[in-house]
Amino acid sequence: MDKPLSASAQRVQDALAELGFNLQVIELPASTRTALEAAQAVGCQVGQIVKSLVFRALRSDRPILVVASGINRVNESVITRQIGEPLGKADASFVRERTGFVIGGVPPVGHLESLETFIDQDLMQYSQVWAAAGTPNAVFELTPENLIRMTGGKLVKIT
Ligand code: 5CA
Repeated sequence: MDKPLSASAQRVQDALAELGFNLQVIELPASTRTALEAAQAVGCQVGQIVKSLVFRALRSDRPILVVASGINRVNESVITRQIGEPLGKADASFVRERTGFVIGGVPPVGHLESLETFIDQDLMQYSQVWAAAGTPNAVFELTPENLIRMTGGKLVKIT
């Protein structure tokens, strides 16, 4: 029998099931904390890793989620324009308090509150991608189309 998932990874597995997705969270012995490590651990291109980056909308004090290809750097002015208010960095405690997950394991779904989400259009070129699943060792594989459906996010050119 498979080893049980850690509590945070199980929360992501449960969230996926609740959203109606039959996708499998896996916990790996190797670190998946960074996009590069995750790509090495699962054996895919770094571009196929879904980075779930939390920013802070400064006027409304809301967390904003940007899901980006592992090779891309987010142009914050693109997101500022989308949300119509200034954007700041989220520090580790803001990320943990508002999403329920630690940096390095933030998943695209299953957060404490629902987050306004923007999706990097560059992810759409891949047939399969991999996202973090609640811990720096947990990931799941999905299609970019399912990433859009499960997050309700808006596709944007984030670079
Ligand atoms: N598990 C991997 C791949 S799925 C992962 O979560 N990668 S990530 O890129 O989405 O998460 C790491 C990101 O957290 C970094 O790219 C960086 O934007 C952010 N980060 C890392 N350290 C800090 C920090 N001290 N404060 C705020 N954000 C940070």
